[in-house]
Amino acid sequence: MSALMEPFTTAMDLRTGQLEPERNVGVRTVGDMRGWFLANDSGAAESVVYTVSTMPVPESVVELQSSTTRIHAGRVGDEFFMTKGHFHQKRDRSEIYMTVAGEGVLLMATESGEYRTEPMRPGTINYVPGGWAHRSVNVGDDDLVFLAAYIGDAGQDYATIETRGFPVRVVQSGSGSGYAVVNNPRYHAA
Ligand code: S6P
Ligand code: ZN
Repeated sequence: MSALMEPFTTAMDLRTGQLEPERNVGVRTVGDMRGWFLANDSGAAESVVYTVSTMPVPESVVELQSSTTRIHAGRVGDEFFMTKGHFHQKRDRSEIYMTVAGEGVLLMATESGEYRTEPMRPGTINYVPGGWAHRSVNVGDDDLVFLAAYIGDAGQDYATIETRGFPVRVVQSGSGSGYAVVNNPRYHAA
């Protein structure tokens, strides 16, 4: 029998989302996300859209993966900064998001093109059932920070979203942090 994992603790600053100790950090810049936003970016390609800190846990069905995502405030064209979004590689694997800071929209879509939006603000706990692709969008003026917890062997399928997109986009509407959910002209249904 293999050795048990060691228990461990991570402390999160509930205002900033900063972790102590910091965990494995992935960074997505505007340049990395070329083609994911509808508009061609006119700003600096090196601007950071979001970072993801992932806990060091094996990708096994008996484990719970978790990560902290921080999406900066900003837009490419009229579209708010967002995550790439993905289906889980194992489609039936579910996930929970808990927001600690900022204001966002959780956009979810099925393979057949149904979609839902749910609010993200400090204290909201969103449930993402299996079969729903998910993307989080920062519609506020400050960083959007949330904790995700998901079944360890879920995996992330980005290619399906890269090819088909989400049925809708979350865009600026009016002045301030108003937003609207509009059809994505580049969406390809399955
Ligand atoms: C993983 C979970 C989150 C996202 C993160 C970044 O299943 O949904 O940890 O990975 O919010 O989004 P994305 O779409 O770039 O993986
Ligand atoms: Zn996920």
